[in-house]
Amino acid sequence: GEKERTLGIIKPDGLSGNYTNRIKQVILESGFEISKEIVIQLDEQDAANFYAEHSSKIFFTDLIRYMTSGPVLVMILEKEDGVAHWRNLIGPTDAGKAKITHPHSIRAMCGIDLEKNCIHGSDSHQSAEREIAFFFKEAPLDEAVRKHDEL
Ligand code: YYY
Ligand code: MG
Repeated sequence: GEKERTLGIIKPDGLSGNYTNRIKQVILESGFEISKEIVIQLDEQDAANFYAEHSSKIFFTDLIRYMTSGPVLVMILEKEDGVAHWRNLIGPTDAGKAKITHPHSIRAMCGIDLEKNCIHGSDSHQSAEREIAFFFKEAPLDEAVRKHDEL
């Protein structure tokens, strides 16, 4: 079948806690291809834009502080039905609960609690494409065509 792209982010404590190799091993063993990756330090504006849907939540300020507390590793992951498979693999949002209910999930492996859950996964196909464009700033199709025509 056709592959579907999704976005994964190893959050600051996952990266600083040296979980990257173990996480990548799980990703590859689960049949995903890591097609692009970058390490970046988000500033407050970046993190607020990325999590704009949560801007009115009480946890927003803490979330932005956490996501800007160190560099993150952003990956484009590809697999058939990739969005759903990746959400399954990372486990529930609350890493503390994941340790009990989903002990083999990535959040159970490297997360701590509801806030510090060490990894991100896009929640839908549409979110995945938006989030990939956010980090990898792909030229819109018409711009790509225009550039091609100028050559
Ligand atoms: O998609 P997912 O990351 O599983 O959860 P979201 O509901 O989108 O929340 C984004 C992010 O915010 C979550 O990974 C941790 C944090 N958070 C929090 O600190 N407290 C909450 N009650 C809910 C979410
Ligand atoms: Mg979410």
